[in-house]
Amino acid sequence: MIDLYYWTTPNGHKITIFLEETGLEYTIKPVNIGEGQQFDKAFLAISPNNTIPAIVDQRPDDGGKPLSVFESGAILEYLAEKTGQLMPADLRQRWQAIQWLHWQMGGFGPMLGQNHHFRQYAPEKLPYAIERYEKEAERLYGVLDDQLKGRDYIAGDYSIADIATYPWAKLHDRQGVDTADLPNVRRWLDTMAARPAVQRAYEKADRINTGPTVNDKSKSVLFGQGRRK
Ligand SMILES: N[C@@H](CCC(=O)N[C@@H](CS)C(=O)NCC(=O)O)C(=O)O
Repeated sequence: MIDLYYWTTPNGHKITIFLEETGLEYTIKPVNIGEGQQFDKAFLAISPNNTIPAIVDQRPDDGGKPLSVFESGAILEYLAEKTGQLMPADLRQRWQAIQWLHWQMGGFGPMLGQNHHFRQYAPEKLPYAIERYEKEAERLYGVLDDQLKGRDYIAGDYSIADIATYPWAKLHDRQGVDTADLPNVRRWLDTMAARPAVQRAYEKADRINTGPTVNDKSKSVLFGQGRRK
């Protein structure tokens, strides 16, 4: 049984998609990050960076006490190891999946996050910041399109690399990225969207929260946090 500390954001969706794909039993513990619930002491003990997602595995494979993991990439690796699913067994394919998972975690996700921030949320429209991140987003979508050329999924077979990348990639409109000349990304997005587990994950999200997480009130909670007291 996995406790999933979750909110309805791209990094949160990664884990519900994985859990829906594999059928591992889980309970969602909503953490409304717009209302500051990520700063609760009990949650910080699990997720010291005050971010969702995080998990607690009540029955880790070593038979020991419950084990917590934060950072969506680490959670995906942990769950792939636990279930033996969605990580290729073949050495070369496995390292393809791991590389692309890290590409998402270190590049695609953070850059798109900054792009969206400066395009949508920054109180001032800063042309330099907007141009920098729009260009980077455009570049990263191009890299993804090249990788998907001749492959059904990012690492060949369906893997945690696809699960990590999809919730961010599907939001291309808000990134200002035109997919017209990204045929492989478009095809892959359609393939991902048609997966029943992906659909179930997003349906779950809609039952938890349909409003925007970032609004005028939550901006002061989410942005400009500084050192935690
Ligand atoms: N690299 C982290 C990023 C997690 C992250 O930024 N989560 C956001 C929601 S998508 C969050 O919880 N923000 C709350 C906050 O910053 O206070 C991961 O992939 O798990």
